[in-house]
Amino acid sequence: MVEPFVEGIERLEREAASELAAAASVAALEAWRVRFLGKNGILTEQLKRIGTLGTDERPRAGQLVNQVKKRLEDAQALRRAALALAEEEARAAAEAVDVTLPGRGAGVAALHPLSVALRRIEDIFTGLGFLLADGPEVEDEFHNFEALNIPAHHPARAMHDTFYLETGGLLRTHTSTVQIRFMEQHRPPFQIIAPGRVYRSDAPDPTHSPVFHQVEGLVVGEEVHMGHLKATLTAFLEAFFGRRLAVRLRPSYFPFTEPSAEVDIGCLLCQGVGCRVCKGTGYVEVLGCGLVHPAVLTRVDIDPERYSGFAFGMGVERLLMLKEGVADVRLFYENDVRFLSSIR
Ligand code: 2NM
Repeated sequence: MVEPFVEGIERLEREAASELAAAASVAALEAWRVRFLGKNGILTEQLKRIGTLGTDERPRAGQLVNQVKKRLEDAQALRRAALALAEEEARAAAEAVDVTLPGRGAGVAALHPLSVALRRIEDIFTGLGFLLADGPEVEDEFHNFEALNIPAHHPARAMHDTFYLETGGLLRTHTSTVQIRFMEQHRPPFQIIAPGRVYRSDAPDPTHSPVFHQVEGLVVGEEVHMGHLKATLTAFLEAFFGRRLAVRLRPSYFPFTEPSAEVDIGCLLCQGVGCRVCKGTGYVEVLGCGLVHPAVLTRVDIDPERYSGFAFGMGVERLLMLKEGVADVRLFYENDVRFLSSIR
């Protein structure tokens, strides 16, 4: 009676061993364990069958089943460790990073050259005691023209220079608008600069962009004169270009200043000898300036008999082009990183 039972158990062990060898994953192994060694597994079934054997046969049968169970459990533990190791190795191989490959590059971010130049200009003027002022880019005719003594039919007001908005406003053509607003709110003495974007309806070319940046300055006090103007601009220009410069004021005309002047500096390329940059003159124009017109002071209720002031305006792109030898203003707006990162 016990012999068929023993044979059955031995067959079962061979079958379990060969299926164990075929289990190719931890998951398959688990299925195998449930099937053969689980609470409702085949071996447990066989243990239960021992009760149907003769009393004297039971110890031997029980011992056999327990030995088989122990061997299968041991084999299973070995197989589980081997499979777990193989799976871990496969996972590690799939995730492997070749640390010997060259890197992709960090792509370090940087400020736009115009932002850097604006900050430098602001730093130089705040170092000279100027305060920063700002105001809206969408303006009205009063702050952009009338208050600056630019009359209704002045060519600067023409459609081809100014972007007029359907709402009746306009895009400021200079940051003098900010200075008018500042003078409406403050009494002299003061010294301010107004950096910012301005707009002019120009066709883009190497020296024109419909949007560009200006820094305008304004100093108002008692007995402010052209000497203060020239000394301030010389200090600024030498700081900005980082060298001693020949600075020359040449008479000019603006509606909002009297007298008015263009400021020239000795050519950076040829130091005054004459070259293509200065067109043989030895000088290049860098900005405009003058003493604030009495009519402008009167418009903002500052007494021109008691106060005088100087003002100046510069194009940031133009200054940076001169400093860095950039031939085309449009490069600042094309965002070609090769150009942008070539400018200090
Ligand atoms: C320039 C040239 C000369 C200027 C005048 C004023 C104000 F508001 F005070 F009247 N602000 N900026 C001025 C004077 C601007 O730019 C070429």
